[in-house]
Amino acid sequence: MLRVLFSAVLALAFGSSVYAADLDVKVVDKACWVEIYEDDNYDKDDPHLQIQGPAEFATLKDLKGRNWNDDIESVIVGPNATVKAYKDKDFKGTEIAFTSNQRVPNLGKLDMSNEIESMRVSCHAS
Ligand SMILES: [Ca+2]
Ligand SMILES: [Ca+2]
Ligand SMILES: [Ca+2]
Repeated sequence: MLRVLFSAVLALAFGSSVYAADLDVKVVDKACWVEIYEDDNYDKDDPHLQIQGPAEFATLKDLKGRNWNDDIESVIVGPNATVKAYKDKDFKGTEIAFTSNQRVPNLGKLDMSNEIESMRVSCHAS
């Protein structure tokens, strides 16, 4: 009851158009991300990048100005993210799935070192 009244007052105060626009604001899930590393063992001295999800990349040719194709050697997956990665561009070739909170210090153990060329990052509340 109070909530309805509050909404009505807001609508009166700011106009219904502003109130409606406010509902369109996209909420960023701060726990939905994946970190990719050019070297193994999450070496922060070499190029590394955190990608906010949800996102999909048919090629990794230009992620924040760098060509990441066939160059990722370790990954860390955030709590609310899952990742599918592919050996070829356009989500083709061998597919590998990473689960929430997964840490892979050496993709070579999964036969994916310096092989990934496309990727999907999905979000879900944990
Ligand atoms: Ca290094
Ligand atoms: Ca590399
Ligand atoms: Ca490849």
